[in-house]
Amino acid sequence: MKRALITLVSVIVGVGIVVGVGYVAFVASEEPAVIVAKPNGTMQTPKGELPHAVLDLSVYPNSSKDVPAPKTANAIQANWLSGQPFYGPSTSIQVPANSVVTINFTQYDGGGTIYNDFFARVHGSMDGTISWNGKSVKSIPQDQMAHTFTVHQYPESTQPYFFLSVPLPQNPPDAKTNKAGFAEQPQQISVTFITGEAGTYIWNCEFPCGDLYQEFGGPMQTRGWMAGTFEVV
Ligand SMILES: [Cu+2]
Repeated sequence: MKRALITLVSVIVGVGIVVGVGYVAFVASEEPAVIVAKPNGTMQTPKGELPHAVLDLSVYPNSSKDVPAPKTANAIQANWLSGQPFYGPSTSIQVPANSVVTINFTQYDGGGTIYNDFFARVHGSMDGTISWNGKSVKSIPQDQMAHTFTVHQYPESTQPYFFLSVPLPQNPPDAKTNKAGFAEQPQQISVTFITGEAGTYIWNCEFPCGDLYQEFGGPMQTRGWMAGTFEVV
């Protein structure tokens, strides 16, 4: 009888935890404000001359006085995510269809080694490269990773295929940082890619920079932090 009661209580507590985590994740998936790539004339591409649009994103190691943390659902989540890295000014991104788009990243965080070098390589850019501090590269060293910007499909999708993955290099461990822990000379990365027809995609970071579940928890699964939406319109 006692054992049955313990089992029942364990099951109830377990269900409670799952529902609770699910609720936090659901509230957390409220979408941040959309940022739209700005038109910037036209550019010559392998697909002819296309309208060009540009977007700037930054990656911060943590929030600070100058760069406040993204919105959170409640105090528990704010506490849970405090001191965690995030993308700004938003993770809800909109770019034009049938265009050439450049995203400029300013990366202020440290990093480490990624287990799978697939994500240390560039995928889906216009010419297979990115610019890293002004140098054209096809990959970055596997042991100098900070984050990735990886855009992909929903699992079931009838819309045009789209896949883009940009490795963002770390600032070296001995890099000078300011009071907020941001690198004083951040890594500058830019990627240029061609979009097709309209579609709705998601993106996330594939470098385990979070906590819980082998560093794939916390910010890694939270929109507004290391994951978001990517609309081609
Ligand atoms: Cu990350």
